[in-house]
Amino acid sequence: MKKTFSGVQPSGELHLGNYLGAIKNWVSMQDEYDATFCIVDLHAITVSQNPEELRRHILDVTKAYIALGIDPDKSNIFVQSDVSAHAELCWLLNCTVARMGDMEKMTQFKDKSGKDGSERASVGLFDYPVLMAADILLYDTDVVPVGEDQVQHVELTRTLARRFNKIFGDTFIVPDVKLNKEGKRVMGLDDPTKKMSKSATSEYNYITLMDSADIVSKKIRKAVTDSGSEIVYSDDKPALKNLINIYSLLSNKSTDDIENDYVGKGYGDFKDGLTDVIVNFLTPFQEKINSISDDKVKEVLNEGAQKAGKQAEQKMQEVKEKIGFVV
Ligand code: AQP
Repeated sequence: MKKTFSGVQPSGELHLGNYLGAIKNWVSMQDEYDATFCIVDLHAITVSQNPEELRRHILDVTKAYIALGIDPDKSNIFVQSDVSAHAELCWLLNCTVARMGDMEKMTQFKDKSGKDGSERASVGLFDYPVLMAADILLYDTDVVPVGEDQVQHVELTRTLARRFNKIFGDTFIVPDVKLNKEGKRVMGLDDPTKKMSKSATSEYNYITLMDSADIVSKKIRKAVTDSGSEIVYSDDKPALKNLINIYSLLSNKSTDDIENDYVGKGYGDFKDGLTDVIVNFLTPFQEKINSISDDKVKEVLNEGAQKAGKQAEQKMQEVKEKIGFVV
């Protein structure tokens, strides 16, 4: 059976972009693949986190995975910091195959360190892509389902795997990336040129999976639209195209059908319809997440860490032998 691995940072409330770009794919892949889904807290601390909030977010992201349809009986769910091999392999890749030239091309570091300048950014933020490569390579991953913003990091993973295999002999699987065609880049509701993001400065950028019906309605009413009044799916209308994509992905209606439903109607009707579609998706999800206890989550994570730990340990033995450590 082929293997898949992916993760989300517990850096805040999950939003529709995280679901439509990544987790929706995971749910449909878990029957076909030997699946591992991680809560990547080592990645989250590449920017400053409040310890109490981080602890809460780790539990909440795990609950969200389960409430969105990741079944712990089918997929392994665990927290990255519970398996020390992630940090260890990251260091080994840092020293053996990751080059400054590769790292300086990474756009996420430029985007995330951009505001305050790279002088104040953590070294961890710069090294984030190598840690992600370690996550993926530890589990002999064949396919990595992510949103478009992470494609560059999977490309780097492929480069590092190939380079390591060339120097030390076949060790790592070179993984493929899997994107959800329409959901791969859900844009901000306040700015259709930038992706929806947990760390956006305005809450009108995103819809979190825990937003109430009133908040969804308020955010959709404020969402920017394009000139004109017709509901058409077109590259010339990036704001509307993004809203129609969200509508389509959550309702399973084609974009053509959505256009047809709103012929002769304006943005007001469309936004009311979109609000209903989002609330109809979020309400059962929120009921489910509220029914999952912290104890249940801790049980899932303990089991997950043990299983992942064993797999990772095996891979580390192989890597250490290849590098020349006495094992
Ligand atoms: N807007 C998006 N559209 C589609 N996919 C997205 N993803 C994130 N934003 C979008 C995908 O969600 C997965 C988990 O992302 P992450 O938590 O690791 O962090 P991120 O990519 O940096 O996303 P955020 O939510 O914007 O977090 P912050 O603001 O903390 O950086 C990934 O597969 C990602 O591609």
